[in-house]
Amino acid sequence: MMSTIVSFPPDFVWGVSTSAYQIEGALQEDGRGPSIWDELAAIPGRIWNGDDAEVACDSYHRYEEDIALMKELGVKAYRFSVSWPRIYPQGDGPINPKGIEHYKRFVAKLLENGIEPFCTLYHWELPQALQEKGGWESRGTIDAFVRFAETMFREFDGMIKHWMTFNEPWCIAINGHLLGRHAPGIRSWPSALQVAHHVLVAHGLTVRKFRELGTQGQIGYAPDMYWYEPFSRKQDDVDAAYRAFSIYNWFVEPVFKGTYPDRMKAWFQTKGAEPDILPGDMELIAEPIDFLGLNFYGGNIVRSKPGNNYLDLEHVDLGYEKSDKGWFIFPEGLYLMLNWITDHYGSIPIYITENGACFNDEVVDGKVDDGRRIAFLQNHIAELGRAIESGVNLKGYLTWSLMDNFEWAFGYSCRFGLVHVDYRTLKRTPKESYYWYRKLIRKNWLELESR
Ligand code: GBH
Repeated sequence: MMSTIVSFPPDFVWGVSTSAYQIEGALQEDGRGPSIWDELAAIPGRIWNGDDAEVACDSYHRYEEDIALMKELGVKAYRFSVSWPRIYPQGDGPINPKGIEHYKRFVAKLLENGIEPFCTLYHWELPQALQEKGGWESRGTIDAFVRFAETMFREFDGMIKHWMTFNEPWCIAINGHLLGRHAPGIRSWPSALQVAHHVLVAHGLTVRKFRELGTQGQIGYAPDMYWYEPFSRKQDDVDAAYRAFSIYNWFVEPVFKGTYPDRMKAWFQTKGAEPDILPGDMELIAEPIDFLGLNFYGGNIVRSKPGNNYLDLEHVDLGYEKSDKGWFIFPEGLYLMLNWITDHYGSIPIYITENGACFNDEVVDGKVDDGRRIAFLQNHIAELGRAIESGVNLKGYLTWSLMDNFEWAFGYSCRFGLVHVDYRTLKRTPKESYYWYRKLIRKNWLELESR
């Protein structure tokens, strides 16, 4: 038996991630306005089991307990999001001071406990009032978003030093406006592409605003990316893998290069979709960022299948291990992706801002034995070691998620947390993976056993 040690730089940032809507609950409290997700959850059949986020993990009230759990875990950073409709209940109307006060108390508590706040401005909570004016299809939403961002920069300057504009623009555009699985539940190619473009413009304008204001700290965003391999070397399969990869990269290439990939543009045209792009938009989108937040969940082997899904392809199941949601677990994809980003866009500082898996964890005699999550974490973290050795400018790893939470259209049916949440009693129970991660953070190195 041999063992390998993977060690991490002393300033490597270990952390955990969540988002407001998934954990806070208290949707009617302190003047919060409705969001597009409240609207979607009210439509029967849109969320698994009729679940909603009214209570979720009740973190709006229990954040001190959550922070204590993080402190005990030893994380240096916590990635959370701010609920836009708590700050601007109508999106572009008057500000709600109670919303600001809530996040001030919360961020102060994090800082008091030595935990660095990583704040996402948009983790999918569009105020419903803005949706009624066209949502992300309308440029008015861009202006409203930048105003919200400016308020946050001014109010939290010096407290929050790591900002992300958008979480997963792919999900916003494709899940929300093409597949209709996420709010606002639209199904249209032209809508999806227009939204994609507007979200990116809003990102660029926000970065510009951040610089203009001279806000302290760093700004980036958090796209999700997946690694795809063609099933065979047949040209059709290679093209299918290209499409699968490029649809995510549609949200990355313009940020770094100021252009959309030509081959994808042509393919979108075959779907009748071409976004309106105003002069100056592409320069805005390419406004330089300080770091990339990468959300990585896996990848797939794909082959061409015209008409099968929105990409005219199918996933091939070669029997590899999957999480309980059926997603293919592919740790090496993380290494490949980090190198791919570095090769194409240079040595940008990268944080893994999400990486995790859902398993059907249960509490048995006060314990949650989630060995499969430990294996998932260990295998992915081992790939980080290879990436660092390859020269990737990797700064940190923030796992998804601190605790089980409201998994969007899947409701409470998937558990991603290091901490188990009993949704009846709201009791938090650290899982075995929590103790494993705590040990890793303390040591700052990982020992891999191999035969
Ligand atoms: C993230 O979304 C979200 O940011 C976060 O809020 C959420 O809780 C978390 O991940 C867990 O889902 O069919 O094998 O091709 C990730 C969304 C999940 C969308 C994987 C695409 C494709 C899997 N992505 N999915 S597969």
